Amino acid sequence: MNEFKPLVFSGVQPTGNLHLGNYLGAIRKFVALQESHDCIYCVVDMHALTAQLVHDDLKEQTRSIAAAYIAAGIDAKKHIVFNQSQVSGHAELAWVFNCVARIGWMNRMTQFKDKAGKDAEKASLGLYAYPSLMASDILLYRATHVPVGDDQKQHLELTRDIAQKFNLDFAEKIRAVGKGVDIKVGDEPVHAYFPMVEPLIDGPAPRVMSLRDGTKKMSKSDPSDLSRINLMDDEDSIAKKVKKAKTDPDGLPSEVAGLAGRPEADNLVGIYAALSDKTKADILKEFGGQQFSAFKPALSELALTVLSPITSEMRRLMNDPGYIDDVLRDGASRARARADVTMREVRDIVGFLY
Ligand code: AQP
Repeated sequence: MNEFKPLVFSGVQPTGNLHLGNYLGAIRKFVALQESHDCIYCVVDMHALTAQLVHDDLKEQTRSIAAAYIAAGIDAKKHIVFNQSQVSGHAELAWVFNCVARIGWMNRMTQFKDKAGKDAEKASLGLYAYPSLMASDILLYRATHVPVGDDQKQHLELTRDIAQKFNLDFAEKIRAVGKGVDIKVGDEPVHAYFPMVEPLIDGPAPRVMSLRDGTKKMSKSDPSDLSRINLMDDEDSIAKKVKKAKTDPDGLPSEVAGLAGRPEADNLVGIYAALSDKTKADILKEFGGQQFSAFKPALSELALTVLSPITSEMRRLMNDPGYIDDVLRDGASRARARADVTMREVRDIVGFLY
């Protein structure tokens, strides 16, 4: 039960070339949701400092994510597209959430362990606190639905934990400001200021895997460019990467159950299904019994058909940085107006004098 006004929020970090995982796990869903929901899509540039402090081209990268949003079909007039650092409420609320979140919760975050590697002592405090800033990104707008890839599931659970603890610890104060909503968390009635966000992770490719290793996530930071299809790849690169994608010696099964224990086959079928808005079962009905030598050319052709209009529109937009900056500035001013309302209420709830 959730009686908050439905609102979608999500973001992408400007930390390198967008790939098919970002597109299928996030941006394609963003586009679909704007038909049914009020949506806020953010380029989370403050997160980009967490793993690497100094960037040569952060502004350019920020523009390229915004260009990808618009090129993929997000309507920046009807909805909100902006970059995080233009709205100071993200950092402000994150500080309150740093004081709500418990060290034990943060210590369980697997993405920190993966990204910090063996030498976690040398990782930045920002990388450790990243999920708390992410909770603030979402809850600053009291958003209810968050489309993300499967890798972000744990961070969204943490967002719910933070919201829940804030709602319970400040229950009296929330009543006093008169801005809470009566919801149920499980069977418990709670007078909540922040909603329990719903992750939107469904679809046939919630976690797109590396083309070189079906057990590893497709990622911007993988040193092998052959591991991913980038949104800006040309026809030859896409064809080469799909052709070289790791597979096993068997052909494609006719049933989804036949993909079990075959991560690379499962990944390629999932990608095909997600790109064509079908299910894996539909794809196996069509290609079951065929060899990868027949399936791979069909997959690269489909990827090219879907991605090439986005790529060419991204290139066109990137040649007009002034336009992108205007879109982000306009989005930021509309986001700020909403964020300011939340921050005023949060200040009242917490007891900050202003
Ligand atoms: N492989 C993936 N499959 C499905 N969804 C994915 N996402 C990322 N990789 C996959 C989703 O894309 C959105 C934006 O992610 P991000 O760039 O902000 O951060 P990330 O998850 O850290 O992405 P990368 O590519 O893995 O970057 P690096 O290598 O820098 O860590 C999120 O919704 C994410 O779930």
